[in-house]
Parts: sequence; structure tokens; C-alpha cells
Amino acid sequence: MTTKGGGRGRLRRILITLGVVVGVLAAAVGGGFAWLWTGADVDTVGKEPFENRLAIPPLAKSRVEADGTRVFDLRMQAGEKEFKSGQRTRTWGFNGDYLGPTLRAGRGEKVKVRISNGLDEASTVHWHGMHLPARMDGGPHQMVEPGGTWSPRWTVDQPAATLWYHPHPHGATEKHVQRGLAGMFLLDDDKARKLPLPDDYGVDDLPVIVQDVRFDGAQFDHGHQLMRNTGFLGDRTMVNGTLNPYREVGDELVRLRLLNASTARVYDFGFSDDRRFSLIGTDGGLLAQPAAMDRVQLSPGERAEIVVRMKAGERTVLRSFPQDNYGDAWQTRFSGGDDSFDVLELRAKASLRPSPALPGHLAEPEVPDGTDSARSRFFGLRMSGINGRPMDMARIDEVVTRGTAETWTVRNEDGMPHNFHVHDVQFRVLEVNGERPPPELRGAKDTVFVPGGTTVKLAMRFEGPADPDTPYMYHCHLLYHEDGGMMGQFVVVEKGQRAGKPAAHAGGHSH
Ligand SMILES: [Cu+2]
Repeated sequence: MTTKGGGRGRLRRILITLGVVVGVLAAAVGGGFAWLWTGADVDTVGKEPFENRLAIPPLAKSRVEADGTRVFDLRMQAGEKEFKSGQRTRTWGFNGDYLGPTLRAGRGEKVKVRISNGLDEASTVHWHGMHLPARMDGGPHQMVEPGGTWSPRWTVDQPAATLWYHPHPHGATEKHVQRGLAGMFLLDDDKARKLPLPDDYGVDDLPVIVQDVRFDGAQFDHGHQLMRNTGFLGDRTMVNGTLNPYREVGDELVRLRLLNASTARVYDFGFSDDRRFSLIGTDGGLLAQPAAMDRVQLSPGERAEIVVRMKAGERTVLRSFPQDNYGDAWQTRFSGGDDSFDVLELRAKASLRPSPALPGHLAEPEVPDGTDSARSRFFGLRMSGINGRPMDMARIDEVVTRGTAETWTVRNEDGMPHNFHVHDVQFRVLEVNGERPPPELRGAKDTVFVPGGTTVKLAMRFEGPADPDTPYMYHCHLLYHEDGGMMGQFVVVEKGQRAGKPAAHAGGHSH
């Protein structure tokens, strides 16, 4: 009895000890998880002092050569910038310490950009949203070595739009963009010039380049945090390289050209007082008519042009709100779906210049409607690769015929947030999960958000020119995913022509 009881007692003590150990471990793991879970929630609403005047990237100087070509100069260089007073942050920029000048050209114009690489590593400059020959595209096959130059030229042949430029070196795009290499490229055309839209750059027509950042003292902290398989997510935002930005405006109607130049973060923009605004343009140009909205969601690489009405003397804040289309609670939390940011304060002057009312009709987007598609293709998105294959610089994945339209179906297959960007073309989003897309996806697009559980159908036309040896890219524009291989290559060929071989080493000239 005693022995038995003593045995039971010992067993009991062991079990209790084990129970306590397991309990403590579980509590530690649970506590650690709770810490990760709550720590992953970022909210800067009400915490931004809005003490810095918003910087406006300068318009790039250009000159026109005898044959009418407009020539720009861009130099990639390392520098330092005081984002925070008295603290010098190491940065990269075009022609300056951070970001780059705004390039501007008109439809029909011949342009040339003389690029020089003043960095100590190779990079490229890609013209995001631009229709141009593949060898001018600035993708991973057009590397510019340190000290080297590259001078792509093309003729602008697409509608007025808010495009942008950024590096595209395979495997290092996240790092190069994050350090500061990005800028806007605005296109104009005669139709758009005649519309009574706010178009005085830096006055009533403001570039709004939004990036999320994290600082470790004076320097950028580009580290990925635990569970963030979406890539880098910062704990605050800046606009045009300005932290805590405000902008005084003197017109009743103000046009904001929103660009999500963040590497992984998706924003859902609106205003702090929930005022409605007019969406007038998407990635590839103006919408058929303005759409009244109170939110517009932009994943990395996407743009939206909005017009907001101001009353004399008032203030409002451009804010990014929590989003409900990220998939499950896990993705929502760890991919930043429920984060909030105060992005930019607009301060209206005591008296405002009157603005003409927005026109009822803007411009018909020049994208096919899917009825004349010559063929369809399918793209399954996984972080590990598109259609089960990680990017291979030497492999052409798709061959399209010049002059034809196609329908591409893109499906998220792993539940993680992704988006889809196609070089050279603008597309029409025909369907999102079988339904007509919302207004922000009804214009010309080159990048579309494809969160978990989503399938989109896109129609695009490939105008060429044909170049069987030089591919264009399609990829996820969450740059950590792109760098990791979520990218594929297509060439445009003449009817009946076969794909060639991408040059093993194509690029700019070093000297
Ligand atoms: Cu992705």
C-alpha cells in the first residue's frame, strides 16, 4: 500500500512536473506567438506630426536633338539624405540622393535616356508601363555595369499616363528600389491636354510616391521580420522621400498621382474624413469617365490618379485603411492587411482658386475587350514560381504573335498576397473571380492585385516590334517574390516565327 502509494505519488509528481514544463513551454510559445501577432500590427494613424513640407521631384531637364529626339540624362548614384533632421541616411538615387526626377514626354515623341551607372554594382532601369521594343525595356537582360552607360530610345506610342521607372536586376530589385532608385515618367497627349483637369505639376497636380520604411537609428533597416514571407514591410510611410509630409494647396480641385513604390506593401487609400474623391486614371491612363470613390487599393507598382475637392482653410489626411480582401486572418495580419497609415496631410489655403468641374467623359482606354483574343494562356501564381517554374534567364516561357490580342487568366494558388505585372502592354481586367471588376480595375492596367482566393482574366494586345531573342517579363511585383523567381519571360515574334535564345549576357557598355 505504502510502496504502491509512494509509486503513485512519484508518478504523480513526475506528471505534475511534466505538466508544468509543458504548460510553461506552451505559455512561452503562445506568449511568443501573441507577441509576434500583436507586434505585426502597424498603425500610424494620429501619430504623424505632419511637420515636413512635401518634396516634389523636379521635372527632368531634357534637350531636343536635330531629329526631334528628346534626350534625358539619368545617373544612378550613392548618396546621403537627411530624412530626419541631423541624421544622415545612406541612400541611392537618380541624379540626386534619393528617388529621381520626373520625366515627361508626349505621345508621338522620340525619346532617348542616357543612363550611367555610378554605383559599385550592376543594375538596370526599367520603364514600368511603357510600350517599347524589348531591348529598350530595361529588364534583367539589359544590365548596366558599374561605370557603364546605356542609352535606350523609343517612340512614345500610348495615351497620357502616370508611368514610372526603377531598376530590374534579377535577384536584387528589392534592394535597389528600397535604397531609393525610382521615379515617375509622365506621358501627355493632345486629347488629355484639352481636358479641363488639374495639370499644373507641383501645384494642383501632385506626384505622390508612397513607400514604407523602417529606420534603425539614422540608417534604413531593410530586414524582413519573422513570418513576413510577403517581403519587407515598414513601420511608417513617406511620400516623395519626405517623412511626416504636409502640402499646402491653393486650388479647389487637386489631382494626386498615387504611385505605390513600396516593395511589398499594399495600400487602401482614402481620406481621414471619408470624403469621396474622383478616380480619373489607372496605370495606363485616363478612365472613360470619373468614378466617385472613397477608397482605392494599390498593390506594389500600381498607380491611380485621383482628384479631391478642397474647401478653403480645411485640412484632410490621405490615409491607408485596413483591407478585407487579403484572404485569411493569418495573411491579413502578417502581410500587413490590417495596418493603417497616415500618409499625407493636405492643407487648403484661406482662399482657393476656383477649378472647372471635372468633365463627364475623359478618354476611352485603349485596351482590347477580349472579343478578338487569338488565344488564351493560364498563369498559376505561387511564391515558388509561376506555373510551377522559377525564373530562368535562359528559358523563354511564352511566345506571342505580334499584332494579336490574347486573354490571360491568372490565379493565386498559394493564398499569399501576390500581384501580376506584364511588361510592354497595358491590359483590360475582364473579370475578377468571374465578376465585372470594380471601377479601379476598369481602366488600362499593367499591374493587378491577385490576393489569395482570386482569379483575374486579362485582355491585352501585343503590338511588337517582334524580337525573338529578347524577352519581356511578367512577374509578381512584390519584389521579394520577384527576386526569388516569381517571374517568367515572353517574346513577341512575327506570325510563324519561333523563339530565339536570350543572349547569355546582354547589356550596356562598360568602359
Ligand atoms: Cu508574390
